[in-house]
Amino acid sequence: MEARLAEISELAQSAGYQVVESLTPRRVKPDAALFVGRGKAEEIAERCRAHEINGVIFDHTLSGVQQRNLRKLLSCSVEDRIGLILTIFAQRARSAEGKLQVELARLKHQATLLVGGWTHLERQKGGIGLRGGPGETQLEVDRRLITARIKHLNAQLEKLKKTRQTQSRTRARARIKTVALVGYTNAGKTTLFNRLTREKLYVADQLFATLDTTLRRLPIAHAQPMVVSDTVGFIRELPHELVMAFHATLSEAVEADLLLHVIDASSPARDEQITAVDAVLTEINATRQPRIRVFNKIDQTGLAAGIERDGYGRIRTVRLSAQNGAGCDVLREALAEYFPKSEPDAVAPLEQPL
Ligand SMILES: Nc1nc2c(ncn2[C@@H]2O[C@H](COP(=O)(O)OP(=O)(O)OP(=O)(O)O)[C@@H](O)[C@H]2O)c(=O)[nH]1
Ligand SMILES: [Mg+2]
Repeated sequence: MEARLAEISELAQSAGYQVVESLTPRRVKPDAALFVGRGKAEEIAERCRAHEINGVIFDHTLSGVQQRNLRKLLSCSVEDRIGLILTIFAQRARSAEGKLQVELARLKHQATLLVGGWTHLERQKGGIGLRGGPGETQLEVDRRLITARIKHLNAQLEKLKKTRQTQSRTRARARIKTVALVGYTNAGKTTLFNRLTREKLYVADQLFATLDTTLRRLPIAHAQPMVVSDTVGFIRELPHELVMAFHATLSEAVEADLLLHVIDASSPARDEQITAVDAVLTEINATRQPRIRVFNKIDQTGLAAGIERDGYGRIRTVRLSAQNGAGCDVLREALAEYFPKSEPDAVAPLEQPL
């Protein structure tokens, strides 16, 4: 519970909010109209007035109806967990592809909210005579516009995907291995990427500091040529349609020859984060390649740098600190072991005459 509260507060701060108060209401069954009970909603409204709060965030998924009702009752902006994540994504997207993906994710999310609004109005139809009313028509228009835009964005993303595929085929032909850094947001993927490639990408103690994918050469002696990719982090309860909107960015992971799953070993929520990342990897179909679990931030845990192998002798975990560099050489060696430089091709024997 505490880890969840810490996470949603960090998300709020990453989006630029200042957290004033947090509440953990004890309601088992969400209210259809307000999510929380009416009494609790009025209490929240009262606190908003008292502390001049101008936004309330719910660490859950709210229906379109609930959002509208809450906004009215609380007279301030209301965001749910997904809305908040989308806000952060929108603030951070830089590349053309990233921007397209965020817009697509937002529209898909809006579409689900509209559906809620739609059934809500339909249900009221008989009772208060909204049939054919302007609200209904507007919803239809909104829906059509959103559907058209989604189609357009998908087509543009498809084009960018083709370019990506060409690049990845070129790499495959040149026998360049790709290693993808994946992991929970804030685990230290970019820090490790920078350490391995001597890059200076943006690192920050905030959620979703990275949104775009970057690829760089990873020079390791005695190993095949390799590139490593850094990409958007994962988070628990990311809805399916959102994950899919980022499919283009995540395709780098799907097509990689090896996955480095970076884990914040110092986080109390470490195990849940590992489970969440494994779930997303399954969802995007990144299951055929080998995976090394990289326990990062060992400088904060007292763990020693090192590796562990499984029963077949394959390296399964590496413990390191991307920040101070301890154990990073061990990781380089592990990578060289996975992709050893092949001996220069011996002269091919002549075909035996029959
Ligand atoms: N103590 C310690 N802190 C680290 C280590 N590696 C990364 N950090 C810190 O963890 C925070 C997140 O690091 P990033 O590299 O931005 O993490 P990320 O996984 O790329 O995160 P997102 O891009 O936001 O998903 C930063 O404040 C880093 O300085 C480490 O080995 N030890
Ligand atoms: Mg990052």
